[in-house]
Parts: sequence; C-alpha cells; structure tokens
Amino acid sequence: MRDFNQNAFSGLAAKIGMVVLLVFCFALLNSNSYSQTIIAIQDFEATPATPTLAFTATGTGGSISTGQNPSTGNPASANLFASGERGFQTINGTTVLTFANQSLAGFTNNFVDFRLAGMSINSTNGIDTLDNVTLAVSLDGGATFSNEVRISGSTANRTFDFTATGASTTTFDGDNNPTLVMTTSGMAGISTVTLNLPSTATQVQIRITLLNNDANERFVIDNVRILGTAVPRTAALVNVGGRVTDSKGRGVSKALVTMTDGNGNRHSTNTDSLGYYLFEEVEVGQTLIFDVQAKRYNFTQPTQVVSLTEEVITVNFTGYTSKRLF
Ligand SMILES: [Ca+2]
Ligand SMILES: [Ca+2]
Ligand SMILES: [Ca+2]
Ligand SMILES: [Ca+2]
Repeated sequence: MRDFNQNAFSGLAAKIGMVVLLVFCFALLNSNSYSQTIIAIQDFEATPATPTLAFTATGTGGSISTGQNPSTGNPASANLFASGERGFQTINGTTVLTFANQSLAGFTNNFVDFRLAGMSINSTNGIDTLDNVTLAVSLDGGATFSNEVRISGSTANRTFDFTATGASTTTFDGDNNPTLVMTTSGMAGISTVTLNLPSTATQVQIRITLLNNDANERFVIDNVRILGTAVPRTAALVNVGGRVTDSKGRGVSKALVTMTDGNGNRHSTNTDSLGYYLFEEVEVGQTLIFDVQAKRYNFTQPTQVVSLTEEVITVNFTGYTSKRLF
C-alpha cells in the first residue's frame, strides 16, 4: 500500500511539475508576442481583421480563394487559406496587390510578413523557374518601390501548402534587386516571408506580385502584416503660467491659482509680488482647467481652459475690486 501511495504521489508531483512548466512556457510565449504589435493586417476574410490593411488587386489571374486544392492536386486537398476561410490566389496570371500606405509612428523594430503557399491544381505541376512571388516595399509613401524578396521554384515544379514551416527573412536594402529564394517542396517550403525594415522608416507601403503561367499553377497568400514594437509614449514637459492683474494692469500678489490636470488632480500656487505664477514640468497633450481666487478681487473670467500642446505663459486673469460694482 505504501509503495503504491508513493508511486501515486510521485506521479502526481510529476504532473504538477509538467503543468507548472507548461504554464511557464505559455507565459514566456505570451510575453514575447506582447512585445510585437500588429500595426495593420490583411487576412482576406469577409469581415477583415483589424487594424485592416486595405489593398487593391490589378493584373490577371487573381481572386479570393476559399476551400481546398483538389484531392487530385498537389498538395492534395490543401487549404486555400492560412487562417480563417479565405486567402488570395493567382492562377495563370500576374497579379499585383498594392496595400495601403501605413505610418510607423510610435513603433520601432518594424517588419512586414505574409504567408505563402504554392500548389499544383493537377498532380504534375507546381512552381517552376518562371513562376515567382515578389515582395516590394515603398518607404516614401508609394513614390518609389524597391523589389526586396522574390520566392521562386525550380524545373522540379515545387509545391507546398500552409502547413509548411520554411521561412525567408530578409533585411531591406532598397536596391530594387530582390534577394532570390528558391523554395523546396513539402514541409520546408517557404511559407512565411519576412522583410525587416530599416530603423529610419517612418512609413511603409507593401506591393506583392504573384506571377505564374499555367492553368494548373496556383499561388496563395494570406495574413499580410505590418508589425513593430510600440515605443512607450514620452510626453514632453513644459511650463504653464500667466499673470493676475487688476483692471489697471497692476500685478495682484498672493492670488491663488488652481490648475486641474487631465487626470482630475488639482495643483495650486500663489502669484508672486508682481502677480506672476508658474506650474513647471506639465505634460503636454492634456486639457487643463485654471481657476483663480484673490482677496478683494472678483474676476470676469475666473476659469480658463487650456489644451496644452506647448509652453504657455499667457494664462492671464484680470480682477476688479468689489468696490467697482458700487
Ligand atoms: Ca485568411
Ligand atoms: Ca510549373
Ligand atoms: Ca536587394
Ligand atoms: Ca510556370
């Protein structure tokens, strides 16, 4: 009995250990994926994922793909999408997909990637040397594009579907001379194409050209993405102040000025002997509400609202003595 219990216990301990390990691994994976943000994506679904990277298709042979390659094709019965239920395919044509220009403001370590499959609709065809998929990008808002990566096949007619794990990663060089990558067939097929963008890039526009020349040749792409690491927002700090005067322009000292910031916090200060006041190191990008109070003075405009974008030293108040009313 004792031995049995000990075995049961050690078995349980091993299971707990495994669960802890799995949770740890999952947390690690998660923390990695959080460091990257999808800035824009086109998944070709009927209801596209957001933020949506819009595109236009021109040329020949292109269409939205759904369902599977024929069971007599190669790879047999392969999904015509990497995820969801739709991709984009080109059969016997040259299709140019031009995506919307995307700002990279607020992001660093930017890159673009997409999923790719190359299939034969019958059992004998595939990607040969005349067929290719070219990724071009523009970093100047679409004025000039540079061909950066070109995936091609061989005389052996290569085929692979979206279960392939081969990947191509290139770094942008801007010379319009694409890095040539010959895919293999099967699991090592180049199914993920990645292009790292230079740190100087402030925007990116993607253009993908799918080219083949036989009614049994099929390229499919899915999940065209622009990614980056969000840069923590560091708002500028500026001074905000002004002067409190009487109706004759003379400074009112010891007036109490209260500034309510964008978080609803109240900060107060008193004017100096000449009526000036100043709040230092206030974050821009917030709306501030200023109130003033001073003994023996009333104010025609005791509250002022300032939308802070830069240093402001003219939040002024003019008071009048109560006597003026009589
Ligand atoms: Ca899809
Ligand atoms: Ca072929
Ligand atoms: Ca190049
Ligand atoms: Ca061909």
